[in-house]
Amino acid sequence: MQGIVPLEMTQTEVFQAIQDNGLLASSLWINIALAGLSILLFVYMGRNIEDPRAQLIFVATLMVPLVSISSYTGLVSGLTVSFLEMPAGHALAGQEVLTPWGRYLTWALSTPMILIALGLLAGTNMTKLFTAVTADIGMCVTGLAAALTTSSYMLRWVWYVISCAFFVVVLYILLAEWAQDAEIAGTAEIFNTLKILTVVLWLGYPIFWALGAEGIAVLDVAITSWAYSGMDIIAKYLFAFLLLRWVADNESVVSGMASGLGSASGGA
Ligand code: RET
Repeated sequence: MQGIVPLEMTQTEVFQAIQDNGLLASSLWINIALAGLSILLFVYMGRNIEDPRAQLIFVATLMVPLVSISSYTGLVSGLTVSFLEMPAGHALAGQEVLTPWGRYLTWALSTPMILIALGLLAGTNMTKLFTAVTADIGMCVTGLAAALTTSSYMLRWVWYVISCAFFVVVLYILLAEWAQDAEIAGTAEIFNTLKILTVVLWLGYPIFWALGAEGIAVLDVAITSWAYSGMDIIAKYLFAFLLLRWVADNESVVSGMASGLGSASGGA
């Protein structure tokens, strides 16, 4: 029986299959631990921030480990993992492949937070922020569709290409639009560091998707999971730490910066 419902497996069995694969399970548990520590550290780092725009950057950034701890709890419990039968044409055709689809779903919540924080730091206007966030959500949801499509191998890659098209929009805004805005806002130095970190790491996700079990399957499920977990550690926790440390030390720059969104306090 083919489909996205793992008919033969209960959630307990999926949970057991994950725990039995030590390499896979450790890639998930380590992120739960790091997300928990990051939440505590970030709350501490942001405790004295008073400027509304700096607070908004702080809240968006804090959401990243909060979504992450929820995401990894869903994965480790087996709730958001299914064994899906791959279609003809796939390297593992006919086999039930462990698919951690919860990752792609929760990226639709975590990655917009990263972009909101970066956009605010760059002094974005509403149009660019809206475009970046909606394209990013489009990228994650169509990536989810690629992973869940079991009817046709070709259509998995069609979804993949659509997702990449959304990704190009996000990259354009990061590299061209916001890089320029950050110059005007006076935040170019920190923005450029975070931009490079983001662009380089985010490019890794579609590469590992394509190489992993969802794509051409040259990498095993546990290795792919570690690749994502490793990239997550840098793209989320290190990213958030660098951003929050800068915001906490430069609150006056943030409150006085030129921004296309106007004042965050609602006044003139
Ligand atoms: C997919 C597959 C389809 C093509 C593309 C992808 C891009 C994913 C990206 C994910 C970034 C995730 C992050 C998560 C941190 O919380 C969906 C893998 C383009 C860029 C940074």
